[in-house]
Amino acid sequence: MQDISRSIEACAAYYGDDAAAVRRYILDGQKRAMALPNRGPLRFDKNGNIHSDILADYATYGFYIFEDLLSAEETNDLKNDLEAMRDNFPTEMGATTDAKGRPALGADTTGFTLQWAKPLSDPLGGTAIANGRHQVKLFEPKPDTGAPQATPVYLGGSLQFSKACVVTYAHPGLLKMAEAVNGPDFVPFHEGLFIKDAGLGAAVSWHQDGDTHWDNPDFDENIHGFNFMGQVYGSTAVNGVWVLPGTHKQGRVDIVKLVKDAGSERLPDAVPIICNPGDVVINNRQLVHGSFANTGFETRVTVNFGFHRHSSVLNIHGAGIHAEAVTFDEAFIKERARLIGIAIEARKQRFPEETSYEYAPDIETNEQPVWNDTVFASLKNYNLNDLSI
Ligand SMILES: O=C(O)CCC(=O)C(=O)O
Repeated sequence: MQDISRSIEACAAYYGDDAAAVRRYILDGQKRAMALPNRGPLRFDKNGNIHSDILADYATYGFYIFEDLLSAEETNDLKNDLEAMRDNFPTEMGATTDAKGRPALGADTTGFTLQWAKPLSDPLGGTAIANGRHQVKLFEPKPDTGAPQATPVYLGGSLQFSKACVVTYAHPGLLKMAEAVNGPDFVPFHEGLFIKDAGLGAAVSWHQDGDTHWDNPDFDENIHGFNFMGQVYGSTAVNGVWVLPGTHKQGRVDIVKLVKDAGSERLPDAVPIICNPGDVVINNRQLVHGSFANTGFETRVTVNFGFHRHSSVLNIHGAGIHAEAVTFDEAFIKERARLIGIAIEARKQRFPEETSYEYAPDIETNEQPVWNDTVFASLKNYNLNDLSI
């Protein structure tokens, strides 16, 4: 675990009269998080299936940390791509060129791509955005003088911008986990990067994801899918996502009441997700989770990519949050799920010695996905077809 004592002090100082309470909350949260059993290497049983202890812990807590899952080589590829993408970000929110005068990353796309926010703000909390799921506004610390007007917070549709993200998308162990949770015909959800720059990164207020199935008579804990969260620089109690373990089983949670009962936004039973670089988290979308403004000295970038059960999206009208709402028929889902086979081919080229994942729907229909630069270029705007539920 990284030593973040300087960040904890810096973070507490932003909270004025609440400084001591914030320091205590972070230290206690760290301790509770590290005492949980839901972390360790990805393990398989003798039949090559995900170890039942992992599935049991994921079911109990709603998240699991696969330690050291990405090799140093893979994490380095991601880092290099993140730097290249950063280099091509618009000079400021709304600009169409980067600092070198080139067309900025995403400037010619029509889908949901680069999002910005005021430094250390909580742009979603207490608003109607994303159908009002971020029910409370978190404390917005005052950024240091000299902070920019806006800071990048999220890059949607990341697979069209980064070959390394495509390769990680097809990690065989992660796809095996997707299969274990969602069945062999699992399908994509959406992909993106959460960007929390040191001293600037915006908050994502407490929320549960998922919009569609809360009142479904067949509701269960996995019906809104999950996200994998790959950590490139690690994730700490100051810059990371905090979760309320077990809440993925509780249906829609009244977060306003939780905060009221707690007397502050610091929910007493929440824990931070603490990771080293190369760790990957599986996080149930129904789990109450969120992240505070990043007032520390460590930047976090999370490589997020989610998967659904096929039955959770088939003939469902989308929530319209990540892409325009349409009804997902079989052809629509198949087109979006092409990304899985394409990514598997990309990964075979990058890591030829690895045993690759076999995606059952492609095997059944004898698909022969291809990966090359032309295919990569064809991914532009692929996220208009995200399966947003
Ligand atoms: O990474 C974060 O700060 C927020 C993550 C989140 O809300 C999500 O993955 O749904």
